[in-house]
Amino acid sequence: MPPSSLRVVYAFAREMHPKTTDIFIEYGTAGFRTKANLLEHVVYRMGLLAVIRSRCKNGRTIGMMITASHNLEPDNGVKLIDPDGEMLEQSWEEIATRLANVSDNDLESTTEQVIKQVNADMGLKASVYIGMDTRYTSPRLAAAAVHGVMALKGTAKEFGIVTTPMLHFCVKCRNDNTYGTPTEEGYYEKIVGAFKNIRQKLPVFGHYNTTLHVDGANGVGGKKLNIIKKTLDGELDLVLYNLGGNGGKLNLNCGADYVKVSQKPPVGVEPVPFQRVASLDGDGDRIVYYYVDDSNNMCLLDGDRIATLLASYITESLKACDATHLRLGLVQTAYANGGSTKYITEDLKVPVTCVKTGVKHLHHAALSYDIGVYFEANGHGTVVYSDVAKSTIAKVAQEGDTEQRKAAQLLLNFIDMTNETVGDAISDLFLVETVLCARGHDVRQWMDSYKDLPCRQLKVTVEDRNAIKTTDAERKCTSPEALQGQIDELVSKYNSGRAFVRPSGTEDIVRVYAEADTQDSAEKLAAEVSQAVFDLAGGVGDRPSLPA
Ligand code: G16
Repeated sequence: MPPSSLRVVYAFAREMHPKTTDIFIEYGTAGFRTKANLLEHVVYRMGLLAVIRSRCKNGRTIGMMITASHNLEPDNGVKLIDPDGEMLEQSWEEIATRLANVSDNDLESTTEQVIKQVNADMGLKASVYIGMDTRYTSPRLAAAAVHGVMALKGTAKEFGIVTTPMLHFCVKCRNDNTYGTPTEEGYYEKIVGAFKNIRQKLPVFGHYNTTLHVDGANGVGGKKLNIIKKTLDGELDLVLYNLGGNGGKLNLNCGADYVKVSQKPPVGVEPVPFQRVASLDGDGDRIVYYYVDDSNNMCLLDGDRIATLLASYITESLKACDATHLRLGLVQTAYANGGSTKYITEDLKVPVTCVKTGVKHLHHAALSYDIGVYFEANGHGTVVYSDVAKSTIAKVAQEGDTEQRKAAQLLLNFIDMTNETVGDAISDLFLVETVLCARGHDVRQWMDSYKDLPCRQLKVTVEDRNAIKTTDAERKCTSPEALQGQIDELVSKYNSGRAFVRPSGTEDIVRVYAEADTQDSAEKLAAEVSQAVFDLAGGVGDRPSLPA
């Protein structure tokens, strides 16, 4: 494409998607995320970047997902998906940020610079898959994305409303047809098909109950489960809530993030003791489980619990396949409950890696194992299996003795049921249900595997959240200078105390995490650390108060 053709890049920007704000925006934990009305020019420009990226990858398909995931309705966002269905390569985040922030007048020349910098062959074909969540601002933003793709003569394919992980799956399949068919139906065929296959092989027994209650966060995940539910033939009885009707607002007092952070059941789901409930987030990439006990206490089974459940099951399966030489590892972040890390290392004897928040970091670290299980405590995670692991298990399924063949075939179905491209609430739900069914377990037995340390997460609003800098996988704070000293001092007053702070990459706040030996202590420590953040990092509004 000759540089003169880049004029159209400016024309689309000026006529249809002008930059109307000077607010600086950064490619954060999961792409660009802010108020929807500040995003149209950003999404248009990411359409341009997706085409350049596709050409850099020899015309392989790139994905663009319009979503603000767990954020509330007025926000929106865009994340780019790389050819293997992974998050955008990190070195491109700076390029994305630069392109998003230049003036309309400088857009043409900056686009040209980027093309040169990354050495994209603009003569190649380019393909971009575009999906969106259920926000009312998403169609307009998806249209801006299409214009960006058109401006650089790429081919856009729109998937309409899909979960984020469905789009990741489709991108992967389009670039590697051994993984599946790149359509929503192809996704159901593979993931749900594998679950149904497994259910034929596993009898329901013990305390496992085939009824699962699901909070859909009034987002796309619940809607897709409603489609899946009709095909399940009673193998799993899904009872769905918060599907977006009756004035229910996206992620408001419901969904995985609300349930995890507030440690309360979502609105709309009547608490019934020991009933197994799963909560999805707004774009279907996170899931947590919970139940209430007979005193109505909230019992949360979060990402750490899901990770340990899956890792222990896979470990047992590898033993049954006589394939224990395959290295299984688990990846967590600083948010992982201390109780879970202790259980993983001391009881499961599985190696653990701790990385920075953001699925992109976890995914990358998980790839260093033959089988990598990664989960953030917030319920975002999946399992990745190396080619060696897959071929070893496939060989056992062919050549092992009867019991080994049976175990290996089950594990192959388990692998098929996993969306390896990214954390996926629907795929994770089927994985969890499979393990519980295989063990004949109910939620109490699942909960019994280890004890969580009581914890609390809080948010503090400050003038500039990026004034907080961290190191050591976000477990230590390096700026403002005095803050870590204060945190250490506060933590030292509590038994089993631990706390850290970090700027959110998806909301304009600082996150505070604290755990201790009692809930009261965890609440108090979290509040004290929040006060320290407020005082030393330019708090805005009311100073956080201590619990009564
Ligand atoms: C995104 C990321 C997650 C991250 C979460 C919160 O989730 O994909 O990896 O844990 O944001 O990030 P932060 O604490 O930086 O705001 P989602 O589900 O919102 O896309």
